[in-house]
Amino acid sequence: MKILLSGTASDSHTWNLVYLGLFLGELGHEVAGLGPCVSPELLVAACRRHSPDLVVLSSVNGHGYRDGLAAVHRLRAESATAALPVVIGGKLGVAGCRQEADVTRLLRAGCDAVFGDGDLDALRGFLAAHAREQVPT
Ligand code: B12
Repeated sequence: MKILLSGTASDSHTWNLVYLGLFLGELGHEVAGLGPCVSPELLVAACRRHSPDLVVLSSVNGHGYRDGLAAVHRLRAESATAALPVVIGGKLGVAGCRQEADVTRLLRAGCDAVFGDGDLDALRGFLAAHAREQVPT
């Protein structure tokens, strides 16, 4: 599967992206990494250029819910990316634990899944299920 891996607009952390890039690559996926501080506009432009099967957003600086919402709204507003699967994860807020209201908002905005800080196994499960769905019948 071709995966576009991206940080969020306000987030300058990079080791989360390095880790996830290696994790996804070791699972056999082709990864295009956009790096940190990616605006919604840049994300949409990169999706047009790379035509990924899935977008994985990562944020750890505490603004992930807000930045993620802006990114997903923008992806869903463009015809080229309106149906493109997108997931987000990391340390998304500053509360130190999953905030259900924010998760619900992200899902309603069009996120296909919202993962917590330590949810790499859940991401692996999501990728396996998603890959099965893509196999032509
Ligand atoms: C190193 C570091 C920095 C370095 C970053 C250097 C770099 N090149 O990346 C520097 C010093 C620059 C920095 C800056 C800041 N930092 Co900082 N930083 C850290 C620190 C100590 C380690 C992060 C790290 O590299 N971890 C290693 C990587 C491999 O792991 P990870 O980031 O935890 O990512 C894992 C998970 O989050 C998860 N994950 C991440 N994304 C996704 C996505 C999916 C889909 C899934 C399933 C899982 C997942 O999987 C990853 C691998 O296990 C953490 C504290 C900590 N111990 O975690 C704070 C921390 C992330 N920083 C924090 C903050 C607040 C900041 C600043 C805002 C501080 C400031 N006031 O300036 C700025 C960021 C400014 C900005 N615009 O973003 C906070 C975030 C608070 C929150 N979320 O509640 C933390 C948690 C510290 C704290 N306890 O307060 N930081």
